[in-house]
Amino acid sequence: MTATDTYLLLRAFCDELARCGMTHACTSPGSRNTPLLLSLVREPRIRSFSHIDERCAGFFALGAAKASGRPVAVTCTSGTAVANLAPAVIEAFQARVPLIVLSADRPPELREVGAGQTIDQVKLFGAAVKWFFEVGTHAAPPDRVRWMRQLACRAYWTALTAPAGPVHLNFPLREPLVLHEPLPQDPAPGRPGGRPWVSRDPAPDRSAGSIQSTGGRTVVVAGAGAPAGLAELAAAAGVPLLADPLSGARRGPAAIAHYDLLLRDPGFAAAHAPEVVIRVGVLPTSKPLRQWLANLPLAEQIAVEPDGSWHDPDAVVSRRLPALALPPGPGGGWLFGWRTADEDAAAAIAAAVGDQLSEPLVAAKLSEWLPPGASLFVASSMPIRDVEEFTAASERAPQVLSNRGANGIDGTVSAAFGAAAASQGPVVLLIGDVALAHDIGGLMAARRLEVPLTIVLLHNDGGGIFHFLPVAGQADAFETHVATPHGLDFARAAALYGCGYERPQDVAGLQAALTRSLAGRGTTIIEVRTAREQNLELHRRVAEAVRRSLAESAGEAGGLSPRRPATAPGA
Ligand SMILES: Cc1ncc(C[n+]2csc(CCOP(=O)(O)OP(=O)(O)O)c2C)c(N)n1
Ligand SMILES: [Mg+2]
Repeated sequence: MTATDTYLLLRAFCDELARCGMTHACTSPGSRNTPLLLSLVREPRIRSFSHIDERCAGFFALGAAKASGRPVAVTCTSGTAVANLAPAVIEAFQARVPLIVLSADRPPELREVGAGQTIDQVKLFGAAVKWFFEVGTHAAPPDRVRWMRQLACRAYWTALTAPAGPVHLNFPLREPLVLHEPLPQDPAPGRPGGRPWVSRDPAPDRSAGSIQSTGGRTVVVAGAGAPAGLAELAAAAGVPLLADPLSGARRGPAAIAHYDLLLRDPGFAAAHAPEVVIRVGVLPTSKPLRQWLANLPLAEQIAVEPDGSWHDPDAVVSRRLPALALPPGPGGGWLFGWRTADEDAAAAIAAAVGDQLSEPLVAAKLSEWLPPGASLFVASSMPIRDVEEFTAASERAPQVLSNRGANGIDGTVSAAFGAAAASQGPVVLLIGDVALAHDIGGLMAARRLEVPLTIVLLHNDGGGIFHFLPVAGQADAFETHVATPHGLDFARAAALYGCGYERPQDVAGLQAALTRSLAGRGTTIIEVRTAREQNLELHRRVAEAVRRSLAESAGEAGGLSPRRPATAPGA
């Protein structure tokens, strides 16, 4: 294995990644990965983004793959550099995002003998990758170059084939790591016409499945991974559609946007118990929804999870279907009851939230304000919950992305930058202060990579979510060890990383700052200050307002039946 062999093989490898359709890759600096890095950077069809921190590189690649739906490669040097990719690899595995990790390693004779920067990288990510392969060291005769082409295609298609996920190829590389002579002609050129060595036919269309249901009181619950057209299908069937914003299906006349607040009301939850639940894609985050689904002993629960995942923590699903078709609903009354309650909830929420800047208001307004083609990347913790709770159903809703495979608050800034790098339209990140502090180094992408991003920061100086949990009562440790206030001045972080910074004082100011940032080409942090205790109180007031509005409706109508014929029944 000479340097010429290494570079011939890796040039063919990267050529095949590009032929399969790869457009984005991430690099991190190092010595051992020099051949991998140079081969990727010199492949003109793949845009390589340089990152100092491998953890950021991994999450950036994850975000780019999430936004584009295509595998993204990430390469790094040997040692702990590879271990820093673990959080992104785990998230990719659980959220089914295609990633291709290309780690550099010492060759076998330099392992376990005290050579520097050497750790055991074999199967480092354990069961969190779809495929691990130890590439080995090779000369580059034509048959071996052909094998390398096949290997690249196999990595690409393995990452992409449902369920999508990460693959890890470990490359032992020998010195010399740099080639000073020109690279000779390819001993085994690729197939004519730019075709990959191995192409893959599209997966068969499985949309022909059907459900022979009684057509009773059916609801559809949808999360990330729901097929396009679900909203239309639910509307045509007259079936209430409880879709979180990650599903892309919170729209149309069947959408019930505020199920999280409606189902907190025990009377509403009991009166609206369905006979059939069709669960499509990933289960939404909402706890009231999850608890309701877990306690419907008389309902048949059917899961439609085309990628073969199992989202059923309460073991209530009795049937699994590869594809979706909905039975007609039981006439207008069932959907109408849900719709009326949802409209009442929306009015109660609007009145209780008011027009002062608050976390719920920002979550609700962002989807409303973003231009067509924009994407909203939402951090874990309260941002994702508020977006689920308060976002109205809309035909103009932006694409919503989030790291919900493992629900981490790590890597969020980097993932949003990656999504921005691979998106046609602008990307807005909604994030809390602790999550921003966690991945503050991700801001480096603003200056080094010139990827534009608008960051809306909800700064309540700590983890506001923990005020909603029983641990909030443990006064001896709560503030310091759970809420973790830090007092960071993010204006200084913005200055350090070359980002714009704004701190609007009211809703109009926030909208104006957002508009300015979206019109520019840079990265701006738009900080909204809130207080954790007040945020808890506001959420409680909203839930109480919805509960009261439901009680009033029930009182007026004497039960379940619709109280006003405003919206046409049967819609
Ligand atoms: C990597 C990781 N570490 C810890 C947690 C636990 N955790 C969940 S939410 C949260 C606090 C987040 O605070 P912030 O981003 O400010 O959002 P807020 O709760 O204030 O809305 C923490 C530490 C996690 N989800 N992921
Ligand atoms: Mg916070």
